Amino acid sequence: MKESVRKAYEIARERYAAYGIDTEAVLSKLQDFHLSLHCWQADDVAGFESAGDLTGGIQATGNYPGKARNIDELRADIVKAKSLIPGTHRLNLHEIYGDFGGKRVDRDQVGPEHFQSWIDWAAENDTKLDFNSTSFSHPKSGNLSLSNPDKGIRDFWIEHTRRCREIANQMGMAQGDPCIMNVWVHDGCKDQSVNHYRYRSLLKDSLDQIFAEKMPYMKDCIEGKVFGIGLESFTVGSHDFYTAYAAANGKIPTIDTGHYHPTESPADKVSALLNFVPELMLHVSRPVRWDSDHVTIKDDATQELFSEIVRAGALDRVHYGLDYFDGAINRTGAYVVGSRAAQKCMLCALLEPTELISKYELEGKTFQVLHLLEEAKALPWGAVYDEFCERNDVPLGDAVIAEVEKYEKEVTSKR
Ligand code: RNT
Ligand code: ZN
Repeated sequence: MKESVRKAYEIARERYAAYGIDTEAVLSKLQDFHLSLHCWQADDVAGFESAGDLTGGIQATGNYPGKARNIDELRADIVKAKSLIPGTHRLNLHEIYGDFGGKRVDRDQVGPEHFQSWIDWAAENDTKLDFNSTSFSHPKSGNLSLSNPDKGIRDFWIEHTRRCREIANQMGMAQGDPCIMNVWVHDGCKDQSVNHYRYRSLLKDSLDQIFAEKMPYMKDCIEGKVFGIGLESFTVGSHDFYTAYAAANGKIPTIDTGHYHPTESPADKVSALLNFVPELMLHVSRPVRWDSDHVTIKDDATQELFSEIVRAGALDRVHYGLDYFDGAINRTGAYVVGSRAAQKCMLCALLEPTELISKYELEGKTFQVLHLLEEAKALPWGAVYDEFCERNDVPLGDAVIAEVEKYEKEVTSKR
């Protein structure tokens, strides 16, 4: 196999060179491309706080055996998944995945001490951390958290989110690289309601309070969506709301690819937003008919998203989080498939002969543009990806299945 991978790569290298693309330079860019693996695929967004239901308008479906039940199992699963994904990648933690030592630590009591063991683990495992506040799956979650007219509840969530920024800041300081902290709250209404302006004013005010303190080692991102389950009629943190907030306050909008209307293109947001905001965060997911959070694949929507980032020359202005949670599939395998698919999209984006296509476009030569874009789809990018796996000493093809099945047999099936 090694030999045929090498040969195929050499041919691919020549084919791309004919279009002015240096595959060696592309491979080194791909090596520098870091995903942020979402810890919550390992256990269907359960966390270590309580065995309560998942609330907040999101749902993980499926009951595949072997999910991680505690911090050690989750760490082992992440280490396994990472060993099957070429390159080095970050880990994105949610607050409910703290190391609470068996004690009940309420969300307005959480502190950096509950993440010290994660910080240590990350250093030992050459992994940088990102972070998320958690507004869902809590008795005070209700339908409204940061926009709740009840000041007591609102203040509880403000305190939680403020503390999460301190944790993120601590992580960023320890790892010598900013921790990217995402704020997503589920706030919304199931049915007709008349207080929209009030809720949004409250959310704005809560965010202003949360972000008041400067935190040099972390960056804030804010994530909108169309609607949550059971909150279908109104979403306080809509895209317009957060886009305006981010632009006015220099914050980072999060593009979750499952959070738009079915025919709306998340990819088209990239060039629009980057003219007004410093950076973007991605939550790469796969909506199937709704925000279903299926495992990411290399579909057209995902490809276009990564292509738009590369075409905008914005590789370094984007943080690449994943956000899917499928409980119906081997969860280690899900990490591997989704991460490798995102990498493949990035690879194809980097291999596009954009300069040449752009030249034709600027000359008004439309057929030529279309032709080259179509040709690019069939160039031997797979051979370049296989070579990337070989160089990173990560299995390809069937060998991935064997590894995942072995881990399932020896570890996850015994849970
Ligand atoms: C929900 C958002 C959010 C969550 C995670 C668990 O619709 O996408 O990002 O999926 O925080
Ligand atoms: Zn998301």
